[in-house]
Amino acid sequence: QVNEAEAVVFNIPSYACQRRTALDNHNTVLTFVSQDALSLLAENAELSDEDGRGVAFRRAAAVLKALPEPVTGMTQLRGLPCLGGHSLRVIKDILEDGASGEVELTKESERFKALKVLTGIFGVGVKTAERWIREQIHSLQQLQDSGQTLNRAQQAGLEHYDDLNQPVTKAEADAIGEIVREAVMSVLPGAQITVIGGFRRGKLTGHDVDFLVTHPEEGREVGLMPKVVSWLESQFSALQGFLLYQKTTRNSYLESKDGPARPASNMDRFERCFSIFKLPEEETRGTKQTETLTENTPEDTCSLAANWQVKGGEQMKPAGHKAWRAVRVDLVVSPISQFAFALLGWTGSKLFERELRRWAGHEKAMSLSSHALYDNKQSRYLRATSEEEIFAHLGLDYIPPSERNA
Ligand code: DGT
Ligand code: MG
Repeated sequence: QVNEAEAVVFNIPSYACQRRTALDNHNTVLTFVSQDALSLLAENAELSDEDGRGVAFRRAAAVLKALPEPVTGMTQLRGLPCLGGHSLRVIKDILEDGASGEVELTKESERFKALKVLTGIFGVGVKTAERWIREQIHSLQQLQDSGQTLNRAQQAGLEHYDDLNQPVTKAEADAIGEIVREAVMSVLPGAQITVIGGFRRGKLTGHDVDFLVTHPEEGREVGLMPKVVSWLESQFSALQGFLLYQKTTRNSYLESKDGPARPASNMDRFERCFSIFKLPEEETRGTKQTETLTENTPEDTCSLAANWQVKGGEQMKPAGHKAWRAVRVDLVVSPISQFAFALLGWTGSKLFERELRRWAGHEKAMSLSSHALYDNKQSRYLRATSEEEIFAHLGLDYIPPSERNA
């Protein structure tokens, strides 16, 4: 038993971008449970359109993730940043009783469960899910029976619900990377493709695969996306391309009349493609990870999708095996002059990004976006050609991607 005087008092900097957060945090099960509980409360707040509360819980969870040693008692948490009364109460309950009543209630609440199921549909946000819940739609079956009008994204999301809610493995991400590389190189030789998002941070699974594309010659990347999309749509087989769904947005950054990067909004303006890939199974076969995955997959994993009377003549094989699986893929195109900012802005984690921008604004009077860094005191943009330079501009120690898992 550790007595109070001897208890370790952790010294954790306040902003997540000031500290290293590896994937495997060295915490006891207990701390891990608390961290999970706080993440669940964050998710619940986000699903209830209470983003402020959501961020507060995310920050608290991230502090637990960053602790170098197990927490055994509340006294150790004294003086730690970002742990408000609410978070401390949850941690205390878990340390003392092994669970938090609030978390258990939330987990079991019909509203939370329905929000999770409905927002689990690609193309469905909190607003839409809430409207459906008000109309007594809580499940996919009820949604289907309701005859609600779905947009193109939501239709695709519903059709591929099971696939899109099954984590993407590293092997699958690599296979997608090969296809993307071939597509991009075919339409723009010399282009550079970088994996971003969770897989760049070393995660072993993800909800999607994210890529950033640029070309060393400024301007050559303009209009790239429609060409890549055409290439992808024309491949795979004569009848069916690699894309089950795509929505491409143009780069609106250069065209905006208020000039570059008044980052009043942190909405990105890159040329971007939200897509659902049709990944042939052979592409990931032969790798150990996927073989395990296939073995563990019950024969009827697409039972749900099968109920859906999939349109476009895409029939399930009777055994329940189709020769491909749907994977969410995000492609972003950046001019080389903004590449470092785009790379930093799209590597994540989401909390790490948010904390970087908060640090820039509150501590340095700078505005950071995925396009640029503006110094409000000097009234000028600060150039950078690498992430290291951006950290240096911000007066932060460099944190490599694998330690941005806040
Ligand atoms: P995942 O895919 O769930 O395994 O985890 P991540 O970290 O890959 O998350 P994801 O794919 O939603 O987003 C990747 C990163 O890109 C994330 O850290 C934040 C950033 N990001 C996503 N969407 C946007 C956006 O619309 N604008 C900007 N600036 N950044 C975004
Ligand atoms: Mg991702």
